[in-house]
Amino acid sequence: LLTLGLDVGTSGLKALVVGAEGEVVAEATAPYAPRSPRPGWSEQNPEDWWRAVGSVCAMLGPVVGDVGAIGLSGQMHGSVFLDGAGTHVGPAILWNDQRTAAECDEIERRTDRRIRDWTLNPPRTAFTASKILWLRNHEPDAFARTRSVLLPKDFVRFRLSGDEATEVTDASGTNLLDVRNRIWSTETLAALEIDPSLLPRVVESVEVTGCVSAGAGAGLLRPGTPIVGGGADQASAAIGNGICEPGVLSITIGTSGVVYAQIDQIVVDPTEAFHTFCHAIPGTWMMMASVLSAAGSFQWYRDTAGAADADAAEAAGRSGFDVLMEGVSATPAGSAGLIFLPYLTGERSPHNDPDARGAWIGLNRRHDRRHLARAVIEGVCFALRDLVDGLAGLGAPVREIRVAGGGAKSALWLQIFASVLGRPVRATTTADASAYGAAMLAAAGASGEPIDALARHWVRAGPLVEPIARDAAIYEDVHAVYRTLYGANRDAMHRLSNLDRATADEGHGR
Ligand code: XUL
Repeated sequence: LLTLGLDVGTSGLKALVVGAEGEVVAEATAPYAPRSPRPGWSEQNPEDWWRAVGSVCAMLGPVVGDVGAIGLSGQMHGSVFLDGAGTHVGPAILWNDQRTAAECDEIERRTDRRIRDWTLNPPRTAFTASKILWLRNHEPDAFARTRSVLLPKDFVRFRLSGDEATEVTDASGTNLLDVRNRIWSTETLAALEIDPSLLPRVVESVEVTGCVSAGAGAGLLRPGTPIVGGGADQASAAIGNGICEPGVLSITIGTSGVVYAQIDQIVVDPTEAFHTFCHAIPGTWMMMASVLSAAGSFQWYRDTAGAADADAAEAAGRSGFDVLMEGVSATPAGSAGLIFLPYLTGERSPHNDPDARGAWIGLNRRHDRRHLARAVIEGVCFALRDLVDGLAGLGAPVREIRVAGGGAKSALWLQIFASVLGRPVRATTTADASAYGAAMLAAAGASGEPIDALARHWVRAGPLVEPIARDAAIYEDVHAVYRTLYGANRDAMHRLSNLDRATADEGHGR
């Protein structure tokens, strides 16, 4: 049986065709980008995703016609608002959009803070519920035309099969799911006055939701091919990393960075840094915390300060990323006294602050672009370390750390990460763990084989990357400084982001 995993990411759509032994038979990626029309906003046109599905199917070629089951994975929390004809009424508001702080307050008020009892999670600007309220508050006409609200991967499902469905892992990130019982929370919907008919039905990740309809799938996917629920990209990445038991952590370094642990009994983080969501294995849950700009920070660096170097490398036929990483490798651990704060799109965990802002701190005349680049990578690793420490502080066992995402494709990044954590890490065989996990969920759904058995069969962990003792000692000290910088600069960050908004508002009025 060949299975197809499709991951509707933030920077592109990734497709993997996987064979019965877990081998990747074909892969394709179609890039696209989020738009930020105003400070703190992040949007995408759902048609970009659908066009990308057509592109990857075409790139994969005839093998797509042999696919026997499809699994979907995607960026979490984003809201696709559809009218009665299935057309979106405006752009999708994405997970890293920060416009909904007032709606989060509204949710606290309307639920009298009991949303924590009902959904196990507090409101967050990321989560879908605040986005629904934002549309109702700010674009009442568009809201009045809205007949369904779908998550990004479920919009692709809708286009492929005509079914309006989601599954428990992605539904957890809406802030509307009763995570304990794995059904929509009637209390929450009532308190927020959200009509339950706006929401799709919810299944488990391995359940089949429907089949490819005739005419969908760019004429390449076979009509009638079953589509399983799949999972949120983080849940799918955890499956792709073989996370089927507590104690083995999955960390993704994608646009965002996520620390993810399976739990067999519900735990709620009193500090609210970790979310408690359903895991893709029925009867299990997960704790997850997210930094908003991980590889996204390095992508920003590549496109701005590093653009001249990267563009020159690419013009000469080399990878811009590789050339930037060569500069990183030529600079010392600790970036000669330079620290980067990766709060380019505000921060979720642990600060939960939409108005947090990034910085390089410690600049001196000896620094050049290579130090700037290294500090970016180290800053992202420090942010992730705060989350790993937080999880350990909740008493969660941490026996092994598996890393996926763009950052895991770089041996140097993995090495720096191991040294920052002061413990070994390993990548799994596919860095595209979300698409791979989605293919695994499809295989499990189609064959009935339990996920953990499939994971033992399919998932191959790469070699252990050990910390370098000398670097780890330096990072201990630098991280101690890093930890003080958010609090010390919070006020300045807020004033600057207010100024930025005010200036942008003026520009908007002109
Ligand atoms: C998780 C989150 C992000 C997106 C990125 O809560 O917001 O990791 O899933 O794709």
